[in-house]
Amino acid sequence: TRCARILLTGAAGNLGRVLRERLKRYADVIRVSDIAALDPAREGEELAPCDLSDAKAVDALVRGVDVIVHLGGVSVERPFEEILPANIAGTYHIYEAARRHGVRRIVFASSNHVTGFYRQDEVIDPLAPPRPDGYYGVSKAFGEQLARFYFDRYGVETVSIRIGSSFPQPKDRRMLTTWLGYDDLEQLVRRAMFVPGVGCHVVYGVSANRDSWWDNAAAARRLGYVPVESSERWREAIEREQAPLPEDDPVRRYQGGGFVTAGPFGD
Ligand code: NAI
Ligand code: 15L
Repeated sequence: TRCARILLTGAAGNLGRVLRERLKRYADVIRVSDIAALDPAREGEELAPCDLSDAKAVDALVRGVDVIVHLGGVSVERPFEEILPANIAGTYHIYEAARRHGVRRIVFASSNHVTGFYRQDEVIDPLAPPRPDGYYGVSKAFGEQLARFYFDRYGVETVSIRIGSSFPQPKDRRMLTTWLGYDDLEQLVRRAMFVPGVGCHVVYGVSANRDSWWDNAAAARRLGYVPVESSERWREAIEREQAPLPEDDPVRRYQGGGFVTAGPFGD
């Protein structure tokens, strides 16, 4: 399946650079945007530098696209004053522009930190109430609710992908459970763009790892998402090189890991 034009925000970031390459084949043109410097445009690409906190600029950015893959924003826990313009106002600007210009679907890079304060001995599904582990997680919960509102009110469809840990390989014991490989990321984004009639949908973005804190079965099935990667081949090295944290350490207790102890800022 293909479409005419995809907008990719956050295209200069880690996942943006991965998806910039991989999403090309699904569109005639991919419009790549970031506030940070972008590599020069190649065939089939349009460069569109933009600050997501600028409503007018975002309106122009969105004009003429079929699908938005929205990765742009602050991607770690930071003071609220930094999260607000990029993630909260920025995502609102994307939805407003999408409504105005009749964009049919948004794929929203949400995060496992929407539910980071569930414990690692709990298994939750995407319908469990949010328990954000910081301002960053709160901003992603906001994005998911904005998606809900724009679907109910205006029919703009969204798949929110609560990405676990998407890196070339898992970096620590926690990521053995939360890891999302890049092939699985691409599969999930492709399905999120093209599976018909999804409405407003939330799914965890995670590979077929040995252990999981997320009952993703129904949400994945709805998209036809079948992960094919696994963190297992890194387990031996990680467990040998990294001692387990004490059981009562919050970083080990909660699904959000290190994010649950970030801050407070500015005291
Ligand atoms: P990243 O930090 O490498 O990329 C985010 C990009 O957004 C950066 O290039 C940055 O310049 C851009 N950006 C920040 N503020 C902006 C603004 N005001 N206007 C325009 N662009 C702005 O993060 P990464 O790892 O590539 O993640 C991509 C998305 O996926 C983010 O939304 C992140 O929250 C989400 N995510 C990523 C996970 C991962 O494991 N990599 C896990 C969960 C969620
Ligand atoms: C995220 O939401 C972050 O964007 C990413 O940098 C990772 O830290 C990831 O979550 C994680 O939970 O490992």
